[in-house]
Amino acid sequence: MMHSMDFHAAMVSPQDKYRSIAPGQTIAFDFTPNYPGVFMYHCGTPMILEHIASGMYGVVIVEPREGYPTKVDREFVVVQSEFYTKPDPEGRKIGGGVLNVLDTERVKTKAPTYTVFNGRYNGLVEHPLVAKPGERVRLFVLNVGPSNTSSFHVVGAIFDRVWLDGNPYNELRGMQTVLLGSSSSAIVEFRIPDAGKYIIVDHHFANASQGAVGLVDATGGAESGDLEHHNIPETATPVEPEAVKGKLAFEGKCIACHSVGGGDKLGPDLLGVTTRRTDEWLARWLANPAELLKHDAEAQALQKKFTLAMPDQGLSAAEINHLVRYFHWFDARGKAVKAVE
Ligand code: HEC
Ligand SMILES: [Cu+2]
Repeated sequence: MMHSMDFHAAMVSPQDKYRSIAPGQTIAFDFTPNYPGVFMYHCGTPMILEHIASGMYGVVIVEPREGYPTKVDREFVVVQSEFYTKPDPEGRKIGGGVLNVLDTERVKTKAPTYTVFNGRYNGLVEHPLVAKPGERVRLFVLNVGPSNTSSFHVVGAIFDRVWLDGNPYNELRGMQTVLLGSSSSAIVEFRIPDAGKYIIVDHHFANASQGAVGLVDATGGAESGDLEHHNIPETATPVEPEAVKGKLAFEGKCIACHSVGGGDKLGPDLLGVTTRRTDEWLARWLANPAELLKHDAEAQALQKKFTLAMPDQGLSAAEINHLVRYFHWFDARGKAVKAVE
């Protein structure tokens, strides 16, 4: 069966990038996530409805370049979706139990057998999201659908910030529920007022009764210490398009051996490289390090410090130009650049 990948975070020609490919084939493409948000991706091959109802989807979170305007203690991703099942008419079994298959009649009439958070019936009740009283919680909520609406609510909490589609420009305050159509999302934030269990539901209770329930457990089980959070600004990015391409090339090809302001790795820390080398020298080095090492005293001195000789990176003239533009950008900032981890 053919499949494809449709990224809502991208702005690209769907006929090209989201084309269907056959089993055994691969596809690769780039896009620039121009908008912050909580975006769905999914298989876009007809019958799209059936492919999505079979679980072919996920979520991409694009953080704002400067980070979120608020600080939180906990972050969780909650994806709501529907499953439309019937026992296999051929009577096949799985793990000793009944095998369920897609019920295409139910799919067409929007009558799911299960509506769930994070892929499991009552999954977030069995494995609650854990927090502590007084903490601020940020939920990245996506309603996949494929066909029904979610009336997302947390019992006992009020969302003091809601960013529709996950973009802080789309701010609402003091919301009890957030209405999410298929492929709609929101970032919701709230403070846990007291110790207790806060029930997460789709307030369309018929949907909740099909499994779209969960808990934020703030009764004491939460760990302290270093929590993962994203209040820090996102990786700094240049504005000039050529430098942006240079940054991408650098992160793809160079960070195994180089940092920018993070100290020497297998190769030297490149912060300040445009002050110690001319553009011409850099271009010659990047085009052919071995060649320069033969004649150039500076290159030879550098090589003495590092046991490894930098392998030829097979860079085109355009890529070299992009990389040098990127070096100039970070040297103009004069600060370390946190590379992707
Ligand atoms: C396998 C490790 C490795 C990779 C990958 C690598 N380098 Fe290097 N690079 C080195 C080493 C080691 C040196 C020091 C010179 C030497 O020993 O050859 C160096 C030196 C340099 C220098 C000179 C630094 C200075 O202080 O003058 C620049 C510029 C540079 N590399 C850029 C890049 C870029 C851009 C990429 C990616 C396209 C890259 N390197 C990929 C190992 C690497
Ligand atoms: Cu598919």
